[in-house]
Amino acid sequence: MPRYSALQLLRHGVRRGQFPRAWREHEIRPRYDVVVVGGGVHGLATAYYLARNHGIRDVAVLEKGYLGGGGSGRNTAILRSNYLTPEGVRFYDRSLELYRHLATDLNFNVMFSRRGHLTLAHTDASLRTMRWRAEVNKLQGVDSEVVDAAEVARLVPPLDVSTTPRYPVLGALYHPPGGIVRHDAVVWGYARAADTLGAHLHQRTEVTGIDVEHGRVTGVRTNRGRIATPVVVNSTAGWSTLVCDMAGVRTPVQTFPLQAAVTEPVRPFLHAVVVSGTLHVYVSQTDRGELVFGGSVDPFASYSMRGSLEFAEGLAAHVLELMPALSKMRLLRQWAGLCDVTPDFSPIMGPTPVEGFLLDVGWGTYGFKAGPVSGEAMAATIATGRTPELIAAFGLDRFARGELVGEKGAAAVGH
Ligand code: PYC
Repeated sequence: MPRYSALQLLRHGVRRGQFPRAWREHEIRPRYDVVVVGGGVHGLATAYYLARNHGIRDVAVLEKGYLGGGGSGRNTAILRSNYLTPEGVRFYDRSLELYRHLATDLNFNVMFSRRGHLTLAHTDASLRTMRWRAEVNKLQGVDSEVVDAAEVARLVPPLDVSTTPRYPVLGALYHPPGGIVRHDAVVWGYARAADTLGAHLHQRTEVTGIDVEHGRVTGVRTNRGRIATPVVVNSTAGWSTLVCDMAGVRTPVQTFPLQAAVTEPVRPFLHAVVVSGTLHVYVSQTDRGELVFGGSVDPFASYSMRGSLEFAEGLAAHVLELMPALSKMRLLRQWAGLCDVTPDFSPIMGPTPVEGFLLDVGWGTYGFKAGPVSGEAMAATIATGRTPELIAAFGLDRFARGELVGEKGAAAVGH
């Protein structure tokens, strides 16, 4: 693949040539060293780091739809590492670190934008949780502090911080390193880089079965034929339990839709990411000027990816409580993605009782921001046969041991 550069762009402009496709189509081989199920940011990052960090290139990524068509293309692209548990903070902070350098690493502009991230506190109880998070963050070397309402008003002028609203703003957890990124570009950048390093990316390739013999994986069956392999990684979201079922592995995961919406573009006025857990709203402004909003997960387990009027109405009411000046903004579209929620709101990563069948699932509403570090950690697990320290707390066996990693307190999203 040619490197993208200003010179390349100029050459193409002068020659009026077509840019080569960002990744290639391949015939499916009958065997791969590693098969990754799921062509979102997690699966593609795993393929990329397998090749780049460990020289493992005989890798297939199988995607039943199109690359990035699941959670990776449906999230609100917020990045942060201000979690509640030390394990969570360390893990998401490594992801943020990888995101910071991703454009250079992948030679692809992923439009990472450090904005500052504010989680508003409207009650004494949430202020207490913010203080707790700030202390855990600082102990892990992550920049977070609790600020008062006056500072919130300075950082985000359009917010109503008066005492008039139903839930006045008392303060916020301020996390300066937080920000946003262009989610499609992250998927395309990883796909292009993984393809360049030798991985095969197979779209419209649905896994219909996983073959297990004598307790170990031997292959996957797909709508395009069987593939023999000793290693299968489940990097799916929404369908993770169904893929686990194929290997006979049970996980304590429930799937909930999470809706989001985007407005028409307006001039830049919102320079931070703002979250209100109490009002079930989070919002940021893209580089194009659109406001991207999300709310709480739908209150029932489902595989639906449709938007609802009920969500749009609730969202509008809550947004106007926070920023009354937005009353004339128009929503352009809304959608939903699927969140696989675990009992402790932490992911499930690493080996399973079936040898060669690995998990990178259970991301709830935190999946996109964890893409790079998950790929890096899963690649290391496969290449070395050992679970890296950074993900040791997220093993499937923690549920049997009762050693949960309670991360619900760091959710931006109401549940
Ligand atoms: O955890 O920051 C978050 C988040 C925002 C939207 C979904 N999750």
